[in-house]
Amino acid sequence: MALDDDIRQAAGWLAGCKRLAILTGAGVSKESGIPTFRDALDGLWARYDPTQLATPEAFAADPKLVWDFYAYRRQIARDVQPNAGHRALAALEQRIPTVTLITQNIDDLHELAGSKNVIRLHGRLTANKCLNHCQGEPTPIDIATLPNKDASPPTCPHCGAPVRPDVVWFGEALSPANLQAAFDAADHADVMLIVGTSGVVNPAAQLPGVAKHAGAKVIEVNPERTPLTRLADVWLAGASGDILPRVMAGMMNALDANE
Ligand code: BV8
Repeated sequence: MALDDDIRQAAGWLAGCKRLAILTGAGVSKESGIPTFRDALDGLWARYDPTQLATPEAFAADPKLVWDFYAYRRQIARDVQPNAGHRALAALEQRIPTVTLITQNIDDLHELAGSKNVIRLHGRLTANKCLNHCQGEPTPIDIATLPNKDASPPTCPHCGAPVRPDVVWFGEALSPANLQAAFDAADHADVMLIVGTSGVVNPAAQLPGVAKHAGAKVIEVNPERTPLTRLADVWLAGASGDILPRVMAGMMNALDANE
């Protein structure tokens, strides 16, 4: 019963919301079949810790291993679809004047679900670039066009350097423009909706605190408590693919009641 009351409360805040900031992590894609970042990966990758592979040092030490890790994740992501949670978040853009969806995920499922105003803090799994940025920062490389596209890794057609995933690795700076836009959205939000993140990766994990400090109502959707739960005005304990459609339905009821 408490969860239904909390969903109704969250729905009421969203019904009156003018500026919504959303922060998502790997949990929102779990029900689409993409393992979360801290799920034990299966098969060959089970023995590796992704945070140890997602670094410039790991790629310098063993480009093949890191390239194959991302090729494996691209293969998983190629066959999956957005789930009801992604679709509910996209639907919010139809009802709330300003929605900024800030994601830590590198899959394209929010865009596939129809979200338009997406800030991808950590890059895209389907994008690659020259390790040396030889034509500018970044130098995008479409590996499908490369003669050695099946190499691990392929080489840049301009300078011969290894091609690398266009994602933000641990120890690498995020795009200042993306970061500024994300912090602005959090600072001006009247509601901050956090979905499916363990809240341990910075600077993304700072965004809910910025919103809270600026007076936003904070809603967290996650089956587990996280370091962000203490900031939440309401914690909706459950899977986003189940919870978010229920919040959306509650919001529509609240909007109809107000008409
Ligand atoms: C930076 C792209 C500075 C790659 C990612 C020591 C040394 C070096 C750096 C640091 C350090 N200490 C701290 C740092 C900073 C570091 C950091 O925060 N480290 C952490 C681990 C302590 N951050 C950085 O390095 C960042 N850069 O600080 O640069 C700088 C400045 C100037 C100049 C140079 C440098 C860069 C961080 C970005 C790293 N790249 N991804 C890739 O994906 O391969 S982050 C990676 O983790 C993923 O993007 C992932 O999204 C992200 C966070 O994880 P989550 O999304 O939260 O996923 P997780 O699995 O953890 O949790 C899933 C959650 O879902 C759980 O809570 C679970 O309960 C929930 N869930 C499960 N099922 C469901 C669900 N929720 C809802 N529904 C469900 N069904």
